[in-house]
Amino acid sequence: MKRILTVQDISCVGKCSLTVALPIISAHGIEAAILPTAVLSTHTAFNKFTFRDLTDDISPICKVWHDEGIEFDGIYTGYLGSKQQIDLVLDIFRDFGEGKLKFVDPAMGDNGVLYKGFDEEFAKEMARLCAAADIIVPNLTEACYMLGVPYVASGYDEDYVKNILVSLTNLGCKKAVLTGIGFAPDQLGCYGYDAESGEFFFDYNEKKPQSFHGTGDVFASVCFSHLTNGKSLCEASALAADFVCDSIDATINDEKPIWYGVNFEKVL
Ligand code: PXL
Repeated sequence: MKRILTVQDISCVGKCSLTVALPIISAHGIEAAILPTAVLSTHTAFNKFTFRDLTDDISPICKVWHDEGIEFDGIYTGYLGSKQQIDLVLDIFRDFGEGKLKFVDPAMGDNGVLYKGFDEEFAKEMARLCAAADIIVPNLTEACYMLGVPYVASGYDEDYVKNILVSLTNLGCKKAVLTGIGFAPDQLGCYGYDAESGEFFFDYNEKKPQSFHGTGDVFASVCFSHLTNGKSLCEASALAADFVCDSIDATINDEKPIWYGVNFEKVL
C-alpha cells in the first residue's frame, strides 16, 4: 500500500487543508501520513480564528521519522503558516522526497487577493518551494503573486495563460496546472503544461453559480491521489475538477455560508 505525506494546517472547523486531504486521500486507497503546520480554530476566512504555529515541532518530528527509517511514496504540501516552514519543507523534500512525487499547492490566495497573514514576500518564498516541486497547482491569483505579474480577473486569452504556465515551470518545476481558468463566462477549468514534453491541456466544466471556500484543497487532494495511483496529470486534473463540481452540486442547496466549504463527503 502506498504511503504519502501531506504537509498543511489543521483548521478544526471549515473543511479545508487536512480535514479535506485526509479523508480524500484515504478514500483513494492511500495511507495519508500528516505533518500539521498549524492548528486553527477555523480557517482564516472566518471573522475570528486562533492560530497555533507548529513550526518548532516540524524538525523533531522529521528526525524521528528519519531515525525510524520511515519513507513516503510522495509528498503533497498545502497551506504553510510561515516563511520558515517553507525552508523546512525544502528540507523534507531533500530528506524524504528523492525520486518521489513532490506536489505543491501554493495555497495562499484567491480572487486577486492573498489570504490574511500573507504578503508579496511570502509569495516569493512560495515560488522557491514551487521551484523544487515536480508538479504545482496554483490558481491564477497565486501564480500572479509568485511571478510578480498583474492579476487579470477575466477576459484573458490562451496566450496569457500559456505564458504564465511557461513562466511557472521556468521557476524549476516540471509541470504546472492553473486552476480556475475560463475563457467564457460559463466556463471554468484547469489549464496544464508539461515543460518536458512541451504539451498543454485544458479541461473545463460549466461554471457553477456560486464559488465555495476550500475547493482548491479538494482539487489538489483528488488530483494528487489519482497521480499517486498512476493516472496522468491530464486525467488526474480532469477527475479532480469533476469531483469539485459534484461537491459544489452537493452543497449548493445548503443553508451554511460558503466559507464552511463543500460537501465533498457526499461525493467520496
Ligand atoms: O483553503 C485554503 C486554506 C487552508 N488553510 C487555512 C486557510 C485557507 C484559506 O483561507 O485560511 C488556514
